[in-house]
Amino acid sequence: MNARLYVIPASHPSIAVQLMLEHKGIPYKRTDLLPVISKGVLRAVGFPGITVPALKIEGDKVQGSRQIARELERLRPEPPLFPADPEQRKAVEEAERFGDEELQHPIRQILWWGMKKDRSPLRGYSEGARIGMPIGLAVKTAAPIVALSARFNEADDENTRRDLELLPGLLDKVDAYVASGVLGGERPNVADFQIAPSIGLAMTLDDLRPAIENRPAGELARRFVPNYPGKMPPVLPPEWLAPLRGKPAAA
Ligand SMILES: N[C@@H](CCC(=O)N[C@@H](CS)C(=O)NCC(=O)O)C(=O)O
Repeated sequence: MNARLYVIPASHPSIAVQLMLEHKGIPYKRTDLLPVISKGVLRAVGFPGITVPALKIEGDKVQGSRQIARELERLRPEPPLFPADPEQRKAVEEAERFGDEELQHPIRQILWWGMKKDRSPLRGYSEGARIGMPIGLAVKTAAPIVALSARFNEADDENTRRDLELLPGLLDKVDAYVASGVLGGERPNVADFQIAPSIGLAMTLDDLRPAIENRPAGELARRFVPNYPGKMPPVLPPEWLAPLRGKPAAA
């Protein structure tokens, strides 16, 4: 199978799709793109949208982690990403939707807010990436990229504070999916691959990790993305983190 995946290094939905390709045993080539510049490149190579993950496979172009999951399932049904049982499939698809529509973006916004305060962690998040220039140079010249990405993702104070207020509820939901067996079961499914990278990315932030690592959501991330690239030192105002301290972490 001829597959090329376009990613932004450390992008959580990009890592989700990499896990899916590995699960299916589909070999692929990876093109690493810098944020912002990615949009122009994706258009230039013929994708209709401007976000990663974007996959060229067997001559087709598919964009978006959920769309790609379905295309992979169609092209190579085994091992499956979706349970065969209709009720289980419904539950897994709902968790997958939650991961894509509710969990991904707050974590993306918190990360970009952090990058605005301190760009130096970009180097770690780009570890192992081949972006066509030395990583050190990319990091030194990244100020406009960070500013544009933060703006594009609306990573302003108000949204980031709201994200931090939402985060405990989002983590509770992930823990509940683990408790009910929708996530973290013996046979990994599409929702595991969708959600674990978002939690893994959140755990790269020193500000967030303590509230996540000892709960089922943290265990899920460690199982699927034990070596998530990147690390952001504390950057968030301590008072914004109060919602995360409001509740003892689940065992
Ligand atoms: N929900 C979409 C999200 C796609 C998305 O927003 N990707 C981000 C990276 S995580 C992106 O391409 N951003 C463009 C940029 O940063 O310039 C999916 O799961 O595919």
